[in-house]
Amino acid sequence: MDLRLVDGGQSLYLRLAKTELGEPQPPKSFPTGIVIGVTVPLVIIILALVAFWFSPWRRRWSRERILDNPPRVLDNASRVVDNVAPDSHPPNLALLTTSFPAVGLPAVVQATGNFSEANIIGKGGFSVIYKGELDGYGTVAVKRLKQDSLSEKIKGDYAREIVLMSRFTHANLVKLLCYCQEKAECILVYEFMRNRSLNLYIFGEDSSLRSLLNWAQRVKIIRGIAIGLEWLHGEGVIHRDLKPGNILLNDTLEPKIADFGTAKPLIEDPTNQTLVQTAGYVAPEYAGEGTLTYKCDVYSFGVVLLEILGGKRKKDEPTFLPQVWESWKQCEIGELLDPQVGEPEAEAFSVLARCIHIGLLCVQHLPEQRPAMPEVVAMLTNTGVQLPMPSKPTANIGAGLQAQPISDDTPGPSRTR
Ligand SMILES: *[C@@H]1O[C@H](CO)[C@@H](O)[C@H](O)[C@H]1NC(C)=O
Ligand SMILES: *[C@@H]1O[C@H](CO)[C@@H](O)[C@H](O)[C@H]1NC(C)=O
Ligand SMILES: *[C@@H]1O[C@H](CO)[C@@H](O)[C@H](O)[C@H]1NC(C)=O
Ligand SMILES: *[C@@H]1O[C@H](CO)[C@@H](O)[C@H](O)[C@H]1NC(C)=O
Ligand SMILES: CC(=O)N[C@H]1CO[C@H](CO)[C@@H](O)[C@@H]1O
Repeated sequence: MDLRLVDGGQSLYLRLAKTELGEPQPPKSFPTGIVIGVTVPLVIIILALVAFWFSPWRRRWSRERILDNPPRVLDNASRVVDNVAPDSHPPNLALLTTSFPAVGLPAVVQATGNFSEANIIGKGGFSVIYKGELDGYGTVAVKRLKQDSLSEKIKGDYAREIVLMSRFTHANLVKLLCYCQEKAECILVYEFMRNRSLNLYIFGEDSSLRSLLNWAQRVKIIRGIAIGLEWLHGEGVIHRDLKPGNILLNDTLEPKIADFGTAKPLIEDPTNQTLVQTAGYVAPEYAGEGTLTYKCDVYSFGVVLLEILGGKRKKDEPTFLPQVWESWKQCEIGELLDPQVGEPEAEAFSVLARCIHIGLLCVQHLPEQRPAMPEVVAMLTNTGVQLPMPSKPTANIGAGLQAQPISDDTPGPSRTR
């Protein structure tokens, strides 16, 4: 208020801080009560958080949370992972537990006859696989990265495969025995699978190989793959490149999931992974938007399941999935079974029909309509579990990618883009 405008006398009251009046102040007592009241609960909360962080509960809790609510939590998590700047933190081999064995190059050279052509059992995009006899391990499969393709990215995949696989032992995952990193050589040594990979049996041009796997064995293999994948997801890892060429069979035809160069731990691994896709096995949302969830593996699993029973390579036929659905709908299950394997008996037939039903659930277009792997395992192992009706799957993404094959079916690291 402009005081000049006030005519006539008027009292003016001024409100001042007590300190400005110059009166002696009572000594301020230290606010012990407040300080204690605030810091003690704070310290307790921090300690509790730290304890929880390191406790086994957290692991279980975060795992369960992810499994309970896959699409939303994982979409966010994977986006975060996918968007980190390129080549920040390639997986660090120094993180390996020192107990994981390395092996010297001379031993590997000796095991493989100096990487002799005669010992080659497989070739991938970036690696050659040899059979060898390694002292102390017996027959092994030696995966040697090709020198001419050793980019930083491939080395990163190699390191990732070691870091992941050295942690994992499961009946349905191929076992990494040791590795060798000397003189620019990057070598992984795996247990040897005499019976090679699944694609030989289910697509084998040689019909004698196709008829080797009977229906009971095929169903057992499907269950084994599902259990291996469920376990992997439980460890927080997405395989990303599940296909028959990446599934090996041991002497008793137990399936072993292989090729973890592309596997991606959620959250933990902050590398910018480019898309890994094999035409025909890639889920539509991953091929389209690069959205990576556990459900992408479920999709690939569904395709593999239908292929194991049908004996046909799906990636050559874009309309494979809608056709399977039509035949299933009209109860023409027989059309979906490989004739080379022979007519199943009535009991086996109903098991196979149920498998196809589960396969169709796994290849649903929308990720949230696909069951999670633990549900898939329950459906496959317990006939009491009710199966929802699948809707018609969309045509296979493989058709659009035909022009540029991204990955072949040989075991080994997949080509990526
Ligand atoms: C990931 O890396 C690739 C090349 O390695 C790059 O082209 C791409 O833009 C990167 N993506 C992101 C989100 O940083
Ligand atoms: C292995 O082969 C390489 C080239 O092929 C040769 O230079 C090397 O001497 C061989 N080593 C042994 C131990 O035979
Ligand atoms: C095949 O793998 C299964 C599961 O790991 C194992 O129980 C079985 O003994 C293996 N068979 C052979 C012949 O090694
Ligand atoms: C798998 O390997 C074992 C041992 O070599 C062999 O006896 C068996 O016939 C093989 N099975 C198939 C289906 O090839
Ligand atoms: C933090 C974050 O990015 N949250 C997003 C997670 O994803 C859902 C749906 O995909 C979004 O609505 C959230 O904003």
